[in-house]
Amino acid sequence: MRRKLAAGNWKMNGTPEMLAELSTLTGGEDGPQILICPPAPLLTRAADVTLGSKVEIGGQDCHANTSGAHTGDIAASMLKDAGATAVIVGHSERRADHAETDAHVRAKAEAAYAAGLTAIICIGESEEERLGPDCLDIIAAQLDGSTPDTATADNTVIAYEPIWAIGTGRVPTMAQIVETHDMIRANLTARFGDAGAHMRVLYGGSVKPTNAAEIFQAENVDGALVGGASLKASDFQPIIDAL
Ligand code: G2H
Repeated sequence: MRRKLAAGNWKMNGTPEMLAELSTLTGGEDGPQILICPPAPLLTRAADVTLGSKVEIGGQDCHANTSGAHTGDIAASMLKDAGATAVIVGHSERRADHAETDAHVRAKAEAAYAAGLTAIICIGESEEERLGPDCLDIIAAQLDGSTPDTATADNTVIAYEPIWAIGTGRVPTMAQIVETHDMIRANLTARFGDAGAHMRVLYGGSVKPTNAAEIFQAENVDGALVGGASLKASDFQPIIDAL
């Protein structure tokens, strides 16, 4: 049994005022895990606001090293100290804007493990790759290259996010979502055995209250990584409720 997860990625959005809504998010007694990843300067305030609530907080990125001369970067242990339980690594916006490779992402995930954080490892294809013949092989190679050998069902969540679906309002067909998530599950199980069978795999890319329930019907979709629709509780709560 894999616990469902609704993870919100605020990206470079958010104000202190917006944090007040976080404590209102709820998943019921045995409901899904709820995680919000605000920009780093808001983490400590977010931790205060969510104290005693169902909502956990996470970072959007971390450095692979524990400390040192890396201006502007954040160590995984610093996120942990700020109250985070998880960190997103390898989001396609980081891969594109900061030239992050699978090797960088794998190293960041290892740094997250060392700090006691869950790594949410993002993978996903471009539109050109989706239209080509090798799409699933490309995603499988990203999965393999970005996921450390020490990944377990507790320290790792995979987020499949087709780049062309991010912030565009476009989503893959259900057949494409099912096929891709089934492939990811098969690869995780082949590599990690029982741990791979229990590792959660999220879908991300234009998840909205209007499409969440259908996407969550897929057997190997264990939740969502949500961007735009996580910024307001009135959008995010219905997505949580659909899990
Ligand atoms: C994909 C997602 C959040 P959005 O990046 O990770 O963003 O839901 O806005 O497409």
